[in-house]
Amino acid sequence: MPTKTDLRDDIQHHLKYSLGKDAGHAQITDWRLALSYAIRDRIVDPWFASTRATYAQKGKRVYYLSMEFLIGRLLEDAVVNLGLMDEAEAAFKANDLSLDDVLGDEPDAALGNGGLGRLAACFLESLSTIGCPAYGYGIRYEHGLFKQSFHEGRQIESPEDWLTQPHAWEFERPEAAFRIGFGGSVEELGGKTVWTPSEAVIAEAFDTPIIGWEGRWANTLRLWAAKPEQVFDLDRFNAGDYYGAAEPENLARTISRVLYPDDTTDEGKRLRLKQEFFFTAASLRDILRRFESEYDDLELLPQKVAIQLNDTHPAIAGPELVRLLADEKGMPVEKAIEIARGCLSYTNHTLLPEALERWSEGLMRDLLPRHMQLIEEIDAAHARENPSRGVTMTDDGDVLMGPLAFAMAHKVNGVSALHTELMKETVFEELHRLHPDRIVNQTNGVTPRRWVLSANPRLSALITEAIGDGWVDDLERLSKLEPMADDKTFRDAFAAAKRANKADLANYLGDRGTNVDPDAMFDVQIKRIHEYKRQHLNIIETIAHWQEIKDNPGAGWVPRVKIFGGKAAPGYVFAKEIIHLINAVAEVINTDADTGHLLKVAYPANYNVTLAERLIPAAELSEQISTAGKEASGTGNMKFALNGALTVGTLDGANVEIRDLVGAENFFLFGMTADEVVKRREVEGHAQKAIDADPRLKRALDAIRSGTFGPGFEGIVDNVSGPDYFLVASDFTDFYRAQREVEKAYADQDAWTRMAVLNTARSGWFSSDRTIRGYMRDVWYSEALAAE
Ligand code: 26M
Repeated sequence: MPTKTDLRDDIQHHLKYSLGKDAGHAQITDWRLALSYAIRDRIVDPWFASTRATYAQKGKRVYYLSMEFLIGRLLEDAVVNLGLMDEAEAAFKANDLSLDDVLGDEPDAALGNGGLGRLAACFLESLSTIGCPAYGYGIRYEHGLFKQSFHEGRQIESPEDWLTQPHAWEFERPEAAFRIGFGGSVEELGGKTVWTPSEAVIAEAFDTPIIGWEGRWANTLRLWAAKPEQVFDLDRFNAGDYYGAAEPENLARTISRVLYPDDTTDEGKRLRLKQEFFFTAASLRDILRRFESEYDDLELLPQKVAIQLNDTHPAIAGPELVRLLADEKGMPVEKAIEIARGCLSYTNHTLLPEALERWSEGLMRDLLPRHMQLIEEIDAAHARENPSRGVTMTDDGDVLMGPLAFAMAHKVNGVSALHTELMKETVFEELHRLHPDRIVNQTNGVTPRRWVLSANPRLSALITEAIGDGWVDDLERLSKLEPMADDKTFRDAFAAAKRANKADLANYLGDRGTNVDPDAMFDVQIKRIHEYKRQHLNIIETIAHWQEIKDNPGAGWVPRVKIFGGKAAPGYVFAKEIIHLINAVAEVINTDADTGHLLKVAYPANYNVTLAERLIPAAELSEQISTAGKEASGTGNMKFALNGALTVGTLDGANVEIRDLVGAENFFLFGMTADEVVKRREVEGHAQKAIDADPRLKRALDAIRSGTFGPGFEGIVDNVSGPDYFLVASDFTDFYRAQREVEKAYADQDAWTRMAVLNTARSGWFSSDRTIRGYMRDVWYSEALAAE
C-alpha cells in the first residue's frame, strides 16, 4: 500500500502534472478531472487486491453481459463509497470552490435507455459492495442516449457526446483486443467445422473500476470499442481516394458509435445484430482466455464461470459459446451445449410481444452462418430431448431470441413476482412445462448508496442519526425506523428534510421557466414515455382535475405540482404526441390565473439519471400507473418509496410487492388487475362504455378534441376512445377516485408524513444487495470474497 496522502495535495498534483494547469487558470472541469484522478488513484489498490483475492481463492466469477449500463455520474459514487465526502469538500473550500459544483460538472454516462440499463448499473455497484467477483461487459458507445429538448412542446433529439471531455475513469487496454468476424462461409475441413468470416473488426477493451461501499472491493466494467483491423487504406490514399482511404475505419467504428434508442420495439436493423454479436463474442473470448489461464479442463467451466444475459440482447452467447467449445476446442456439440448451459442464465425484462427480439433467418445466416447452423442444432437437440412437444427456436422464418436464450440457460428469471408468474403463463408457457425448475424470480432492487445516501443527504443524515449508519449496506435495518413513525419530533424532522428537497427542486424548476410553490404536493411520473406506462392517463386526469377546480376555485383544493420526465424513442409517434400534449397542457394550465396557485405542470427536458437524483428526493407522490401485466417490475417505484414518497399505482410489476411490504393503508391502489385487463379487452366498445359512464372523462377528452390545448391531438383522443389497448378509459374513473383519496390524505400533513416514514422504513428489501444475493444463491451458485 502506498502511504496515505492528503487528498488536497493529490488534487493539486493532478491539476499540475496530469492536466498541465495551474490553480489560477483552472476551469471547473480541470478541478473535476483532478479530483477524479486523485480518487481513481485510491481505487486502484482495492481493485488490484480484489483481483488478487479472486485468483488466490480460485473464486467463481460472475459475468454480467448487457447492451446497456446506465451509470450516470461516477465521481460522486466513488467519493461517497470511499468515505471522502468531507475531505473533498474541505479541499475545494480552500480553493473557494463548492464540491457540489465540481461533482455537477461531470457529464452523465448515458449508455442505456432506461430500467434495464439502470438495473445493470445498480447491480455492478452491489456486486462490488458484496464482494462478489464480477465483470460487467458491454459496449463503449461513443454517443449515449440522445439529448432531449422541446421546441413548441415537441421533442427534439440531438446527439449525446459524453466523450468530448477526457473520461477520467477508464483505462484503455490495447493489449486486450479480439478479432470479431462477420459473414463469410462455413466448411468442413478434415473433420473440423471452420467458419471463415468475410469481414472483421477489432474489439478493444476499456476498463472502468467500480468501487463498492467503504472501498472493500472493486470489480471491473469492461466496455468494448470497435476498431478497424487496418487503420487506413494506404493504396486508396496513394491513388488519390482520400475519403475512401478512411472508409474501413469508419465502417468498423460504426459498430460502437451509438446506442440504439428504442427501448421496446425491435428495429430489425443489421447494425443492431452486429453490435450484439460484437460485444458478446469479445466478452466470451475474454472469459475463456481468463479461464484457461487458470484451468486446463473445460468441464470445470460451469463451476468457475457464471454468465448472466441481461435480456436477449446478448442471447447469441448461447450459439457462440457452443461454437467456441465445439469448433475451436474440439468438444462434441451436445457436450458443448451442456457446458454452455451450465454457465448461462437469462433475465427476461418484458412480455410485450413487440419487444421480444426476433431476427430473420436470412439475416442471421448472412451475418453469422455458423451460428445459424448451431441454432438449428440446438433446436434439434432440444426437440430430441423433448420429443412430445413442438417447441422451436424459430417462427415464420425468424429466429426467436427468447426461446433460444431459454433453451441455452440453466436458469431464467423474471424481475418481479407477478412478472415471473406471467412469464410462466404466457410467453414461456410451453418451455416452462418442459422445464418447470428453470424459471425463477429475482425481484429487482436499487442501490441505496446512490438512491438514498448520495441523492438524499438530508434524509440520510436523519436516518443515520436515528439508527446509525449500518443501513447503508444492510438496508432492511430501515425497519428500525418504524417506531419513529409515531414520534412527532422525528416526523417533523422527516417532513423538514422533504420540504428542503422540494425547495431545491422548486428553484431548479423555476430556473427552467416553471415557477412552483414548494408547499404544494409534488407529484412525479418519470420514466420512458410509452403507451403502456400511461402518461396520457395522468395528463387526462390532470385536465379533468383542472376543469373541476375552474368550476369552483374556492373549494379548498390541495395545491399540486404535476411533474413529468422522460424521453420517447425517436420513431415512436404516439409517445411523441403524449409529450406534446403534456407540454401543451402545461402551457395552458400554468398561465391560468384562476388556478395557477392550485395546479402546475412541470416537464423538465432531458430526463436522465442525474435529473432522477434531483426529482426523487423531492417527490411526495410516485405515479406507477401502467396497465396491469405490462410493467415487468419498475425500479423507479422502489427509489420513490425509499425516499418517502407514497405510491398511487396499479397492481403491476413490483408495485405489488411494494404494497405488500409498506401496507395497503400506505399505498393508493387503483385500477384493474392483470386478469381483469385481459377480460376487459374482450368487452365490445369498452373504451366508449367507460367514457359514457364518466362525464369527467368525457369532458376532458372533449376539451382536448376541441382544441383547448391547441390542434393535433386527435390521435390520442381517437385511441383512448376507440381501440384503447392499454385501457386508459376503463381505468380512468378509479384513477380519478384514487387521486382524490391522495388529496384527502395530504390535507392531514402529519398523517401523511407518518405514512411516508413507514414507506421508507418498510422498503429496505428493495436494495439491489438483496437482489444480487438472490442471484448468487439461486442462479450463479457463487460466493462473496474478501479483498486481500
Ligand atoms: C431492443 C432492440 C433495439 C434497440 C433497443 C432495444 C431495447 C433496449 C432496452 C429493448 C428493451 C430495452 O429495455 C427494456 C427495459 O428497460 N425493461 C425494463 O427493465 C426494468 C429492469 O428489469 C424493469 O424494471 C422494467 O419494468 C422494464 O420495462
